[in-house]
Amino acid sequence: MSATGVISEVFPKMANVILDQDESKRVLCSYRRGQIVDRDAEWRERSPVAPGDRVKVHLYGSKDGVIEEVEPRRNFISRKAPGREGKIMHTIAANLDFVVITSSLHEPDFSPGLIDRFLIATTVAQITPLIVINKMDLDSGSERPWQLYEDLGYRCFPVSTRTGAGLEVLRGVLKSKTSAFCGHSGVGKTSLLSLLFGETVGKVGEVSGVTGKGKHTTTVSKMIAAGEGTRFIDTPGIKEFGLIHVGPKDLIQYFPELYELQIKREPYEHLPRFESYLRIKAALEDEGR
Ligand SMILES: Nc1nc2c(ncn2[C@@H]2O[C@H](COP(=O)(O)OP(=O)(O)OP(=O)(O)O)[C@@H](O)[C@H]2O)c(=O)[nH]1
Ligand SMILES: [Mg+2]
Repeated sequence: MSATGVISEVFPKMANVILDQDESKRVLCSYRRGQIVDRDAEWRERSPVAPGDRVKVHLYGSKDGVIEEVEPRRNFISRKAPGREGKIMHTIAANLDFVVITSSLHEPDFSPGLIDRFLIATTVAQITPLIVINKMDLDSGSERPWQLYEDLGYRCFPVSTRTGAGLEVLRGVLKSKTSAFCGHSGVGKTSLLSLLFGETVGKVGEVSGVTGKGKHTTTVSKMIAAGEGTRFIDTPGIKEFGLIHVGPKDLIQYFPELYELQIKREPYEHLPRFESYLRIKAALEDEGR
Protein backbone atom coordinates (compact mmCIF):
# COMPACT_ATOMS: atom_id res chain seq x y z
CA MET A 1 0.00 0.00 0.00
CA SER A 2 1.23 3.50 -0.80
CA ALA A 3 1.07 6.51 1.50
CA THR A 4 2.51 9.99 1.87
CA GLY A 5 4.17 11.56 4.88
CA VAL A 6 6.97 13.62 6.30
CA ILE A 7 10.40 12.53 7.53
CA SER A 8 10.69 12.85 11.31
CA GLU A 9 14.03 11.19 12.11
CA VAL A 10 16.92 10.06 9.94
CA PHE A 11 19.16 7.11 10.86
CA PRO A 12 21.83 5.39 8.77
CA LYS A 13 19.89 3.65 5.95
CA MET A 14 16.52 4.20 7.69
CA ALA A 15 14.15 7.04 8.50
CA ASN A 16 11.01 7.45 10.56
CA VAL A 17 8.05 8.83 8.65
CA ILE A 18 4.96 10.54 10.10
CA LEU A 19 2.03 9.51 7.91
CA ASP A 20 -0.33 12.20 6.61
CA GLN A 21 -3.31 9.91 7.17
CA ASP A 22 -2.52 9.55 10.90
CA GLU A 23 -0.06 11.91 12.57
CA SER A 24 0.21 9.66 15.62
CA LYS A 25 1.73 6.85 13.51
CA ARG A 26 5.46 6.43 12.81
CA VAL A 27 6.63 4.09 10.09
CA LEU A 28 10.26 3.00 9.99
CA CYS A 29 11.28 3.13 6.33
CA SER A 30 14.41 2.07 4.54
CA TYR A 31 15.96 4.29 1.91
CA ARG A 32 18.65 3.74 -0.62
CA ARG A 33 21.63 6.02 -0.92
CA GLY A 34 20.96 5.86 -4.63
CA GLN A 35 17.91 7.97 -3.89
CA ILE A 36 20.15 10.97 -3.26
CA VAL A 37 18.84 13.72 -5.43
CA ASP A 38 21.40 16.22 -6.66
CA ARG A 39 19.75 19.33 -5.31
CA ASP A 40 22.92 21.29 -5.47
CA ALA A 41 25.45 21.50 -8.26
CA GLU A 42 28.39 22.18 -5.98
CA TRP A 43 27.70 20.32 -2.73
CA ARG A 44 26.80 16.68 -2.21
CA GLU A 45 24.21 15.68 0.40
CA ARG A 46 25.38 13.56 3.32
CA SER A 47 22.01 11.83 3.45
CA PRO A 48 19.21 11.47 0.88
CA VAL A 49 16.53 12.74 3.27
CA ALA A 50 16.28 15.28 6.08
CA PRO A 51 13.64 15.94 8.74
CA GLY A 52 10.77 17.78 7.10
CA ASP A 53 11.17 16.13 3.69
CA ARG A 54 7.87 15.09 2.12
CA VAL A 55 7.96 11.51 0.87
CA LYS A 56 5.93 8.82 -0.84
CA VAL A 57 6.31 5.47 0.88
CA HIS A 58 5.33 1.90 0.18
CA LEU A 59 4.04 0.27 3.37
CA TYR A 60 4.64 -3.32 4.47
CA GLY A 61 2.14 -3.77 7.28
CA SER A 62 1.61 -0.96 9.78
CA LYS A 63 5.14 -0.30 11.02
CA ASP A 64 7.57 -0.74 8.13
CA GLY A 65 7.98 0.62 4.69
CA VAL A 66 10.31 1.85 2.01
CA ILE A 67 10.71 5.40 0.73
CA GLU A 68 9.84 5.49 -2.95
CA GLU A 69 10.11 9.16 -3.70
CA VAL A 70 11.26 12.40 -2.09
CA GLU A 71 9.27 15.45 -3.16
CA PRO A 72 11.06 18.64 -4.24
CA ARG A 73 11.83 20.88 -1.28
CA ARG A 74 10.20 24.25 -0.67
CA ASN A 75 13.37 25.26 1.14
CA PHE A 76 16.10 23.75 3.31
CA ILE A 77 18.86 24.83 5.65
CA SER A 78 22.25 23.19 5.25
CA ARG A 79 25.74 23.49 6.64
CA LYS A 80 29.09 21.92 5.91
CA ALA A 81 28.92 18.32 7.14
CA PRO A 82 31.04 18.33 10.30
CA GLY A 83 34.07 16.05 10.30
CA ARG A 84 33.89 15.44 6.55
CA GLU A 85 36.41 16.49 3.95
CA GLY A 86 35.32 18.00 0.67
CA LYS A 87 32.08 19.58 -0.39
CA ILE A 88 29.64 17.49 1.57
CA MET A 89 26.66 19.18 3.15
CA HIS A 90 24.40 18.26 6.00
CA THR A 91 20.82 19.40 5.57
CA ILE A 92 19.52 20.18 9.04
CA ALA A 93 15.86 20.33 8.00
CA ALA A 94 13.64 20.94 4.98
CA ASN A 95 10.31 22.65 4.22
CA LEU A 96 10.36 25.08 7.13
CA ASP A 97 8.39 28.16 8.08
CA PHE A 98 10.90 29.16 10.76
CA VAL A 99 14.41 28.43 11.92
CA VAL A 100 14.32 29.14 15.64
CA ILE A 101 17.85 30.17 16.53
CA THR A 102 17.92 29.12 20.16
CA SER A 103 20.36 30.66 22.62
CA SER A 104 20.54 31.15 26.37
CA LEU A 105 21.31 34.22 28.43
CA HIS A 106 23.83 32.24 30.51
CA GLU A 107 24.92 28.62 30.99
CA PRO A 108 26.06 28.70 28.19
CA ASP A 109 26.51 32.46 27.74
CA PHE A 110 24.72 34.24 24.90
CA SER A 111 26.71 33.57 21.74
CA PRO A 112 26.28 36.15 18.95
CA GLY A 113 28.83 34.37 16.73
CA LEU A 114 26.58 31.36 16.15
CA ILE A 115 23.52 33.58 15.78
CA ASP A 116 25.25 35.57 13.04
CA ARG A 117 26.15 32.38 11.17
CA PHE A 118 22.58 31.12 11.43
CA LEU A 119 21.26 34.47 10.20
CA ILE A 120 23.52 34.20 7.15
CA ALA A 121 22.36 30.64 6.50
CA THR A 122 18.67 31.51 6.85
CA THR A 123 19.16 34.40 4.43
CA VAL A 124 20.80 32.02 1.94
CA ALA A 125 17.96 29.54 2.48
CA GLN A 126 15.25 32.23 2.41
CA ILE A 127 13.72 30.98 5.66
CA THR A 128 12.47 33.38 8.34
CA PRO A 129 14.66 33.28 11.46
CA LEU A 130 13.35 33.76 14.99
CA ILE A 131 15.77 34.31 17.86
CA VAL A 132 14.93 32.70 21.20
CA ILE A 133 16.88 33.64 24.32
CA ASN A 134 16.20 30.99 26.98
CA LYS A 135 17.16 30.90 30.67
CA MET A 136 15.94 34.44 31.35
CA ASP A 137 15.57 33.32 34.98
CA LEU A 138 19.37 33.68 35.17
CA ASP A 139 19.12 37.42 34.49
CA SER A 140 20.86 39.29 37.27
CA GLY A 141 19.80 42.76 36.18
CA SER A 142 18.18 43.81 32.97
CA GLU A 143 20.52 42.27 30.43
CA ARG A 144 19.43 42.48 26.81
CA PRO A 145 22.34 41.13 24.75
CA TRP A 146 19.89 40.45 21.90
CA GLN A 147 18.89 44.12 21.61
CA LEU A 148 21.19 44.50 18.63
CA TYR A 149 19.22 41.86 16.70
CA GLU A 150 15.92 43.45 17.60
CA ASP A 151 17.27 46.78 16.32
CA LEU A 152 18.16 45.03 13.05
CA GLY A 153 14.54 43.94 12.71
CA TYR A 154 14.76 40.29 13.80
CA ARG A 155 12.05 38.95 16.06
CA CYS A 156 13.47 38.03 19.48
CA PHE A 157 11.77 36.01 22.20
CA PRO A 158 13.25 36.06 25.71
CA VAL A 159 11.88 32.99 27.54
CA SER A 160 12.49 30.72 30.50
CA THR A 161 11.43 27.12 30.86
CA ARG A 162 11.94 27.52 34.61
CA THR A 163 9.48 30.39 35.07
CA GLY A 164 7.40 29.91 31.92
CA ALA A 165 8.08 33.51 30.89
CA GLY A 166 7.52 34.27 27.22
CA LEU A 167 6.27 30.80 26.31
CA GLU A 168 2.69 31.76 25.45
CA VAL A 169 3.82 34.42 22.98
CA LEU A 170 6.23 31.98 21.33
CA ARG A 171 3.60 29.24 21.21
CA GLY A 172 1.26 31.63 19.41
CA VAL A 173 3.82 32.52 16.76
CA LEU A 174 4.69 28.86 16.09
CA LYS A 175 1.08 27.66 15.84
CA SER A 176 0.32 25.76 12.62
CA LYS A 177 3.90 26.30 11.42
CA THR A 178 6.93 24.04 10.96
CA SER A 179 9.91 25.22 12.99
CA ALA A 180 13.40 23.81 13.48
CA PHE A 181 15.03 24.62 16.83
CA CYS A 182 18.79 25.00 16.39
CA GLY A 183 21.65 26.25 18.54
CA HIS A 184 24.50 25.34 20.84
CA SER A 185 24.26 22.32 23.12
CA GLY A 186 22.75 23.00 26.54
CA VAL A 187 20.75 26.13 25.69
CA GLY A 188 17.54 24.23 26.43
CA LYS A 189 16.07 23.30 23.03
CA THR A 190 14.67 19.97 24.20
CA SER A 191 13.43 21.44 27.51
CA LEU A 192 11.67 24.23 25.65
CA LEU A 193 10.08 21.93 23.07
CA SER A 194 8.79 19.59 25.78
CA LEU A 195 7.04 22.54 27.43
CA LEU A 196 5.68 23.92 24.15
CA PHE A 197 4.48 20.44 23.13
CA GLY A 198 3.20 19.44 26.57
CA GLU A 199 4.96 16.08 26.56
CA THR A 200 8.54 14.88 26.94
CA VAL A 201 10.29 15.28 23.61
CA GLY A 202 13.56 13.64 24.60
CA LYS A 203 16.30 13.48 27.18
CA VAL A 204 17.34 16.75 28.78
CA GLY A 205 21.03 17.07 29.60
CA GLU A 206 23.24 18.95 31.96
CA VAL A 207 25.52 21.88 31.39
CA SER A 208 29.08 21.32 32.53
CA GLY A 209 29.91 23.36 35.62
CA VAL A 210 33.48 23.65 34.39
CA THR A 211 33.09 24.77 30.77
CA GLY A 212 29.51 26.10 30.89
CA LYS A 213 28.85 24.04 27.78
CA GLY A 214 26.14 21.46 27.11
CA LYS A 215 26.92 17.78 26.79
CA HIS A 216 25.29 17.05 23.44
CA THR A 217 22.32 15.23 24.89
CA THR A 218 20.15 15.19 21.76
CA THR A 219 21.98 13.18 19.10
CA VAL A 220 19.40 12.81 16.32
CA SER A 221 17.06 15.48 14.94
CA LYS A 222 13.42 14.68 15.48
CA MET A 223 10.18 16.16 14.18
CA ILE A 224 7.21 16.36 16.55
CA ALA A 225 3.66 16.73 15.26
CA ALA A 226 2.03 18.85 17.94
CA GLY A 227 -1.47 18.94 16.42
CA GLU A 228 -3.33 21.55 14.35
CA GLY A 229 -0.52 21.55 11.82
CA THR A 230 2.11 22.68 14.33
CA ARG A 231 5.40 20.90 13.82
CA PHE A 232 8.65 21.25 15.76
CA ILE A 233 12.05 19.83 14.93
CA ASP A 234 14.46 19.30 17.82
CA THR A 235 18.07 19.20 16.63
CA PRO A 236 21.36 18.23 18.29
CA GLY A 237 23.49 21.05 19.67
CA ILE A 238 25.85 22.51 17.09
CA LYS A 239 29.51 23.25 17.87
CA GLU A 240 30.30 25.06 14.67
CA PHE A 241 28.21 26.15 11.74
CA GLY A 242 30.24 25.78 8.55
CA LEU A 243 28.68 28.12 6.01
CA ILE A 244 28.12 27.05 2.43
CA HIS A 245 27.38 29.20 -0.63
CA VAL A 246 28.98 32.21 1.02
CA GLY A 247 32.48 33.47 0.27
CA PRO A 248 34.59 36.10 2.02
CA LYS A 249 34.01 38.65 -0.76
CA ASP A 250 30.21 38.58 -0.70
CA LEU A 251 29.94 38.03 3.06
CA ILE A 252 29.28 41.70 3.81
CA GLN A 253 25.98 41.53 1.93
CA TYR A 254 24.72 39.26 4.69
CA PHE A 255 25.37 42.02 7.22
CA PRO A 256 22.90 44.51 5.71
CA GLU A 257 23.67 47.30 8.18
CA LEU A 258 27.40 47.15 7.27
CA TYR A 259 26.73 46.73 3.58
CA GLU A 260 24.47 49.74 3.43
CA LEU A 261 27.24 51.99 4.78
CA GLN A 262 29.88 50.37 2.59
CA ILE A 263 27.85 51.17 -0.51
CA LYS A 264 27.52 54.77 0.62
CA ARG A 265 31.29 54.82 1.22
CA GLU A 266 30.75 55.65 4.86
CA PRO A 267 32.68 54.11 7.76
CA TYR A 268 31.07 51.02 9.32
CA GLU A 269 33.88 49.73 11.56
CA HIS A 270 32.16 51.13 14.64
CA LEU A 271 29.00 49.05 14.23
CA PRO A 272 28.36 46.24 16.75
CA ARG A 273 28.62 43.33 14.30
CA PHE A 274 31.79 44.49 12.60
CA GLU A 275 34.04 42.23 14.73
CA SER A 276 31.79 39.28 14.08
CA TYR A 277 31.89 40.03 10.35
CA LEU A 278 35.71 40.08 10.43
CA ARG A 279 35.89 36.77 12.31
CA ILE A 280 33.58 34.98 9.89
CA LYS A 281 35.40 36.53 6.92
CA ALA A 282 38.75 35.31 8.26
CA ALA A 283 37.31 31.81 8.75
CA LEU A 284 36.00 31.75 5.16
CA GLU A 285 39.38 32.96 3.86
CA ASP A 286 41.06 30.15 5.82
CA GLU A 287 38.84 27.66 4.05
CA GLY A 288 40.41 28.94 0.83
CA ARG A 289 37.44 30.45 -0.90
N1 LIG B 1 18.23 27.97 34.47
C1 LIG B 1 17.61 27.40 33.44
N2 LIG B 1 18.00 26.19 33.00
C2 LIG B 1 17.35 25.65 31.94
C3 LIG B 1 16.29 26.32 31.28
N3 LIG B 1 15.87 25.54 30.27
C4 LIG B 1 16.63 24.43 30.29
N4 LIG B 1 17.52 24.48 31.30
C5 LIG B 1 18.53 23.47 31.65
O1 LIG B 1 19.55 23.47 30.66
C6 LIG B 1 20.12 22.16 30.54
C7 LIG B 1 20.17 21.72 29.08
O2 LIG B 1 18.86 21.56 28.60
P1 LIG B 1 18.53 20.71 27.27
O3 LIG B 1 17.07 20.91 27.01
O4 LIG B 1 19.04 19.33 27.36
O5 LIG B 1 19.40 21.53 26.20
P2 LIG B 1 19.54 21.24 24.62
O6 LIG B 1 19.65 22.57 23.97
O7 LIG B 1 18.46 20.36 24.14
O8 LIG B 1 20.97 20.52 24.55
P3 LIG B 1 21.52 19.45 23.43
O9 LIG B 1 20.49 18.39 23.25
O10 LIG B 1 22.78 18.94 24.03
O11 LIG B 1 21.76 20.25 22.19
C8 LIG B 1 19.27 21.24 31.45
O12 LIG B 1 19.94 21.08 32.68
C9 LIG B 1 18.00 22.05 31.63
O13 LIG B 1 17.33 21.73 32.85
C10 LIG B 1 15.88 27.61 31.79
O14 LIG B 1 14.97 28.28 31.29
N5 LIG B 1 16.59 28.10 32.85
MG1 LIG C 1 18.48 18.52 23.26
